[in-house]
Amino acid sequence: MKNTAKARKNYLNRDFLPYFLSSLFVLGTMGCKQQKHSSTEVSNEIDSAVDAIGAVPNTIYTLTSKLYTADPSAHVFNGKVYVYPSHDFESGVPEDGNGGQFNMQDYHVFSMDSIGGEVTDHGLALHIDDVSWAGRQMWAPDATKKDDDYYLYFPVKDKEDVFRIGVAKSKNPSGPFEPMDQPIEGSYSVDPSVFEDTDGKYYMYFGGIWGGQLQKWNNGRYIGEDTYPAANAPAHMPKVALMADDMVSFAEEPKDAIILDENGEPITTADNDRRFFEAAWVHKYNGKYYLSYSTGDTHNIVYATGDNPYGPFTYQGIILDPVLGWTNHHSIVEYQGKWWLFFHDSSMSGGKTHLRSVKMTELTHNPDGTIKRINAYVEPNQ
Ligand code: FUB
Repeated sequence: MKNTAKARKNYLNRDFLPYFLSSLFVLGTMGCKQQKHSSTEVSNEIDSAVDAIGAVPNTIYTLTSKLYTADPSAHVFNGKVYVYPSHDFESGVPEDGNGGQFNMQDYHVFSMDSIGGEVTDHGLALHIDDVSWAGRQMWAPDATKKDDDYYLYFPVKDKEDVFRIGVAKSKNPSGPFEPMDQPIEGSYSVDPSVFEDTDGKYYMYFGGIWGGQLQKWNNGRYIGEDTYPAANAPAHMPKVALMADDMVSFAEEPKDAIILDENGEPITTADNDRRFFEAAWVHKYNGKYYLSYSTGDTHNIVYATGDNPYGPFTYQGIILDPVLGWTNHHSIVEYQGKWWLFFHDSSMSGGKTHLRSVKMTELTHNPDGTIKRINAYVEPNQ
């Protein structure tokens, strides 16, 4: 599973660089038409790109080559790393401008004894047919453990085509999980992630714009149409709610987890490089709360820090540059004394946005608490 430098260079040459180049091209030219190239021209471009970026990128581990997986939420349970990803597959639903092609129907859980070691696919953990209230599209899940129980949190559209967040329970971290017969009351939108604080409280962060429908809600009420704050007004923010003791309901109304700029002002709608889009995740490091997320239209994974789980969080910088494919979604976990970034890209499917695969690489906190920026395709400066 580990990509050696040589294998990695071959991988870059063979599978990835044409797509990397074209995605750079798309990102860089913003609306210009992509030119057609002969295969010789493409191969020359690949060689010079390898020279330009350096042949050996970060040490990246791939979760599995057997299934398409995305949106990885990683946790350490009982000394092992468990990964709870979306299970991408080709359902045949075309892109409809609303994320319809992300038409996932089930979840598998994966575990490993070491990063880079053998990965176990524990098989079907939950299927949409077993969720009585679900309509379609099982998106990015997360899981947590409380006492002897494991909880899988998953966004799925209900029969009215509105995203809600469901919960399923198991005695085993790999499932199978038994779903509740209702979504979490007061839940909406997508991308739940549950953070266990050091005082034993659990908080859910959630929300995603565009196909994730956050922009269709106002103060916990579904308004059914897209509404965005004015360009210079505070942007849509991720939501946060304390979990009740039963772990299947909120103890409070979800609130905004406010993200501030360096002047203490909320990040605005026009600030595409920094405003929240989806994939909120919280980890705690040296007593600080790190809220990381994918950014609007720009698809960086960035982070902001705060002094408590509700924020406000002050924007700090980029963790992960955009990856091949349209989405960027990650998690951060400490394991065996190191920190790891889990993410996905579309290299395994040759760039198809809805067919992604989960990867992981080491994440570094600098001595001042900032996080070292990662480009998954470029060797970091030593
Ligand atoms: O996997 C479907 C959606 O794509 C997720 O919910 C988003 O975070 C994005 O990765």
